[in-house]
Amino acid sequence: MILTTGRLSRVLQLTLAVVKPDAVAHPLMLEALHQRILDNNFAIVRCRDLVWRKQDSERFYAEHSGRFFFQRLVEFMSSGPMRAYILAREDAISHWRGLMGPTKVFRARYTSPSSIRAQFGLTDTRNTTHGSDSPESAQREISFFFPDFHAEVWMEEEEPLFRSGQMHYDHQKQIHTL
Ligand code: 3AN
Repeated sequence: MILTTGRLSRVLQLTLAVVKPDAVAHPLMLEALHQRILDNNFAIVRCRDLVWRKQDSERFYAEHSGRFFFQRLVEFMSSGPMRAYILAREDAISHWRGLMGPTKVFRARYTSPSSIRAQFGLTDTRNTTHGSDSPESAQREISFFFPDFHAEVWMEEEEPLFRSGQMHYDHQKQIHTL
């Protein structure tokens, strides 16, 4: 029997993280958020800057279409550049959501003062970042922002190499590569 000692590393999980237009508008805030991602041991698998048309915003947030803040949200998310990331880590989904803090900025300031939304958020709509809330939404949202990315292929071919630390951070491209 082969015995292993120490902690076995767990499979990396992918999540979709977005820096919203309110934060991208401030280069120092964007830089601080990028650094927060690196400091929290996420691997940056993909990163792209983009601007949404109103239709993209409506499609992405269709589940909120009946809510009182829907129009405000749709206008805001298509109001300027954003940055989308595919992040990899153990428990990436819950870890990123924990770093963001609660949706409502004033609640975040009260209950999680060191969270991203507490530190940088402006209002409940202009709350700095987005993060997938389940593996199913991560899959859907990654495809929405990165249609050319194949999560199954990445998990099969690259995840084991990333997990064993064979990636490095490319300062030029601002992502991790093998
Ligand atoms: P989260 O982004 O924390 O998962 P959701 O999915 O409930 O929160 O809401 C999606 C987005 O809708 C939020 N990030 C925020 O921009 C906006 N939003 C949610 N609740 C409110 C609210 N009560 N008032 C204004 N905007 C809101």
